[in-house]
Amino acid sequence: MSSLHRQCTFILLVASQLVFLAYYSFGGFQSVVSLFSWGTDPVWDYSKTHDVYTNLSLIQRSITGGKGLPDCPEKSPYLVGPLAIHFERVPPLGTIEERNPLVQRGGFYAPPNCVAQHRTAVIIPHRNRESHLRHFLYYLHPFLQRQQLQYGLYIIHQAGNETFNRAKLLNVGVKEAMKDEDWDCLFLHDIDLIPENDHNTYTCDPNHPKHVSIAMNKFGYRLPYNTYFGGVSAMTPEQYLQMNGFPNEYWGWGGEDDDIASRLYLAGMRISRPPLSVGRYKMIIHQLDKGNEENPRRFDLLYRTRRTWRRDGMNSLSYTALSRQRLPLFTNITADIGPAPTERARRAGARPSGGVMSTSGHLLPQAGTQPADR
Ligand code: UD2
Ligand code: MN
Repeated sequence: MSSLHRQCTFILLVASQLVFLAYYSFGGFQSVVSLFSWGTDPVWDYSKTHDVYTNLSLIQRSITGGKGLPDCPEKSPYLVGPLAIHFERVPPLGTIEERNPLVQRGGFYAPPNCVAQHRTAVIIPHRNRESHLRHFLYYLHPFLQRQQLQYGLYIIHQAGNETFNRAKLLNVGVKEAMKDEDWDCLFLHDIDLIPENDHNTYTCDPNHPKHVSIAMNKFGYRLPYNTYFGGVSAMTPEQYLQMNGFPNEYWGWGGEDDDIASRLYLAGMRISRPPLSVGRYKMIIHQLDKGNEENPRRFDLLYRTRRTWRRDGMNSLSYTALSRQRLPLFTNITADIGPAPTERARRAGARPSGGVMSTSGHLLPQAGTQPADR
């Protein structure tokens, strides 16, 4: 063998050993893949977290006011990345108010030193989750302010104790929020999910509905299945209407998220997603709520989505807004969305008391409460 050959073989041997060493020291195949896909899926170190109120005083001090504010930049200079999130202590509402002095009554905010480029309404279905609500407000307000958005928080409270209906409450929320403001993005948000990285901007993808909570502690920070659409999603009002909103007929737990995923495909759209390392969320551990038992009809309903989505949704939505309260940290809308069909059938036998039946079979409130708004 010539000396040149020997040198080449030696270099090759050393190089392959180095590659092998690098492969293992970076953590095997997964990490090597992530090195190549770095451009689309940035690697964040979640062991180094920041307080969710970081930079907020900077924003508060930067108030310029008046006319002639510049546009907010494409990327907010206040973002910090991974956030420290803990649920051991439930923060009091007074403390949350004090820490968010720029939030207006009703839970509205606009940056004080620039003109926001995005207007986002966050819509949250709710009943009987008061401690989750407080965690949510504590974390979401500073998170959104750091993103330099104009935003509003809407809690859509289901009146009464009958079976819960998440998707219908979200339809109610969209309808009510659009009365306030020309929002350009709707965030449909579980109350128990807290975003872990403020680079997960609460803005919409103009081309497709976005599924945002793609990596949750609950599922080991992986997408549980390809068409999964539960938790947090975002769409423009146009995208929402193109799929006729969400289904109204899923009473109780489950199925409605898969229905929503189906109808967006049926309406000719696809699911858009943020990078896996950014769409991270912590879910507050909880049991299944009373009044939100598993929906035994969900598979049957899902089977029929293809035939029903055009007639069941925003165009068939019927409810009564019982109250609209502009509270210091959010707008609360309490809605009577009617009873589930099983409840409806049970009631059909008995004479309703304390109200009258609406055309859709809902129990309307007696005189003295807010008029029906439909
Ligand atoms: C999953 C999905 C959720 C939805 C649900 C099935 C995740 C992270 N989320 O949530 O989006 O598809 O399955 O219906 O996978 N709620 C109340 N009070 C109640 C019941 C529900 O406020 O009594 C609200 C609240 O905003 C809650 C949401 O409805 O976060 C979803 O209910 P869940 O948290 O009990 O269901 P979960 O965690 O299995
Ligand atoms: Mn949950």
